[in-house]
Parts: sequence; C-alpha cells; structure tokens
Amino acid sequence: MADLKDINNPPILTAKRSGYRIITLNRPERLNAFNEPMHLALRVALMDAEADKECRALLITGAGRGFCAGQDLTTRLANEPGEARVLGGALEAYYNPLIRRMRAMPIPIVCAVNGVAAGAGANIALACDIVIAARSATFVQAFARIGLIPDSGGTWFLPRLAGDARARGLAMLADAISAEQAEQWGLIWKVVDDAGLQTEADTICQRFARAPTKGLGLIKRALNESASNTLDQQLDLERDLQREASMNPDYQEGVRAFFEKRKPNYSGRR
Ligand code: T3D
Repeated sequence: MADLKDINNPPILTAKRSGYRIITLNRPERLNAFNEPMHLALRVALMDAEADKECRALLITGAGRGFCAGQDLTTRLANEPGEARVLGGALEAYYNPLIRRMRAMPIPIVCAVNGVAAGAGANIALACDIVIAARSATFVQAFARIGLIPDSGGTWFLPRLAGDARARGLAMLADAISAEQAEQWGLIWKVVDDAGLQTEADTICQRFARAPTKGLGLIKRALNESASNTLDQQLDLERDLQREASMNPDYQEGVRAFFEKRKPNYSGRR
C-alpha cells in the first residue's frame, strides 16, 4: 500500500480558497481510480472541510485527462484461475460511507468532471449537488462490462435522474455517453467547453461562498429526503426546515438587504 504521507505523490490534493475548498483526485496514471490510500485521504479531506466553519462549498475534480475510473482493478485480479475475489467489503468500508457523507454534508458540493467518469467514479460525480462537465468528458456505468452492478448509489441515482428506461440502458449496456447527452438526460447540471471548466466551477463555488450556507444545507436535506417521503411527510419536513432556516441570522439579513435594495452580506453561519 502506498504511504498516505507520500508528499511527492499524494492520492488527493486539497487547496483552500476564500470560502471554499478544492479536492482533486490525484492518481492520473490510473485515471484517478480508487485505491485504499485514496479513499482514506478523501475521507480526511471531507471531514476537514466539514469541520471548517469558514468552508461554505466544496469542489471535487480530477487530475490529468480523467475524472475517475472507479475502483482500481489492479487489486481485483485473483491469483489463480477459478479463484473468486469476493466483493462487498470495500463498499461497506469506503464507497457507501463516502456517498452517505457527501449527501449529508451541510454545504454544497460542486463536481467538475474534467474527463472520463467510469464505474464508481461516475456515481460519485452524480452524488454531488451541482455537476458540471467538460464537453470532452464521458460517463460510463462500466460495471456490467465486468459482470458487476452499478454501486456507489448508481442504482438509486440513475432511475431518479434519468428515468427507468435510460437507467436500464446505461446500467446494462454500459456504453459511454457524452457530457452533452448526460446534460440532455438530466444526469448533470451543465456542460461547458473544456477550457472554461475550471473558471465555471470556481465561479459557482465563489457564489456559494457568499450565499446563506445554512439555507443551502437545509435545501440539500429537503431534496435528499424527498426521494423517500410522501407529499404529506415532505410538507411537514419543509415546515420544520423552514423554521430552522428562519432562526439563522442570514434569513433576516436577506430580508433587510431586499428592503434596503443592496446586496446581502451573509455570515454563512451553519
Ligand atoms: O470492491 C469493489 O471492487 C467494488 C467496487 C466497485 C466500484 C467500481 O468502480 S467497479 C468498476 C471499475 N472501473 C472500470 O471498470 C473502468 C475501467 N476502465 C475503463 O473501462 C477505461 O479505462 C475507461 C473507459 C475509464 C477509459 O478508457 P481509455 O481508453 O480512455 O483509457 P485506458 O487506456 O483504458 O486507461 C488508461 C490507463 O488507466 C491504463 O493504464 P496503462 O495501460 O496506460 O498502464 C488503464 O489500465 C488504467 N486504468 C483505467 N481504469 C482503471 C485503470 N487501472 C486500474 N483500475 C481502473 N479502474
């Protein structure tokens, strides 16, 4: 296993900007496929970002020509023909906690898909709140190509975002689709020209860094929970979350700024 403290070759790069952080998946020679050190480093980076009260948004992207090729398959080849490599452990230990953490984080997560997003890499992108992609990027539910099923939330995200017919086609045929197709099918927010990806991602994060953070976190919670709630349950949830939002000083700042015809100056208090 690579040393987590290998400063010359860290699997995750983190950078702080004013009001947000950037996490870069950094195994470009493997198209940023996940191994254990990368999972552990990403977990630490997410926990640090959440603990930092000044951090009001997160940007996830990949180094090199790919976004993420999912699980690193070099550790998945059995030694002998006929021998099985039984999976499930890495989902329990890493992928599932990762997706749960991303969805529950009280700040918006922006994903800048800079290149191919395959397997778990595609579904980690779909778990983010705002997904933008370079025009040259592709999305591929590569699992069926090797006899697996979409994980990291894929079987949950795909039908909800793209509908059942497209979810089945994507999962079972495992063909790559273009970023433009992903946008047209509602899998992602927006496609931008390759050269503009970084600027667009920074612009969105800068906007979130000035936004009423508490309210955004509550929007995220309401939308997450709507997937399994009845309308009645959702109306009750909206009442409760609205009450919570209104108790944050940023709500009053928003109303005051409206009447004073000026830009609000939100504290971002969570
Ligand atoms: O515990 C568990 O295992 C369960 C969890 C499962 C989660 C999963 O994500 S399972 C799905 C795993 N991912 C895949 O099956 C995708 C495999 N990769 C590909 O199909 C292709 O590489 C891509 C479609 C992503 C990109 O194709 P292309 O032609 O642009 O690039 P390439 O030449 O295939 O890859 C470039 C290099 O990256 C190459 O290495 P080389 O030959 O230059 O030394 C390739 O082997 C390496 N690479 C790409 N993906 C992976 C990888 N190495 C290890 N693991 C990978 N997933």
